[in-house]
Amino acid sequence: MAVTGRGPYDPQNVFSKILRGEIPCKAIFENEWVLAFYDIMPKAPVHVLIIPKNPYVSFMDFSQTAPAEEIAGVMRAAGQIALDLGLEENGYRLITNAGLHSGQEVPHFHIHLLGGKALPAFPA
Ligand code: IU
Repeated sequence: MAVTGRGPYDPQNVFSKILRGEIPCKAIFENEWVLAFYDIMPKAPVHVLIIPKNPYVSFMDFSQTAPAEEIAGVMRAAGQIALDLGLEENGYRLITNAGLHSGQEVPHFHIHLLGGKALPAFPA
């Protein structure tokens, strides 16, 4: 079920469990700000999820309440991961679904990193 975007953080959401090590993931990057791991239902040859270690429900929550240093840390990590995966030359796409109309399903802010092929035209 899609989430509404703000509201109280649910510590039982699946990404929170991954951060606590209660559920395994295929991690590819970790630093003080983020954990990044492969999506279990990849929509492209490369499909990585980048999540902050701190509890934010959605992009709205993250962008409006996280300290500037943390926002920079998360965005810098996203770029570093794209570089590490060799995606710079052919390009890639970053997406974050926020709230009900976006279809966001997991109520812990995450950035999708998609690449590895020519992606379809951006959806309406
Ligand atoms: P969304 O933006 O909230 O719709 O994206 C959630 C993503 O999390 C989606 O692409 C799922 O395939 C992915 N995912 C996952 O990688 N591991 C899980 O245990 C679950 C969802 I639940």
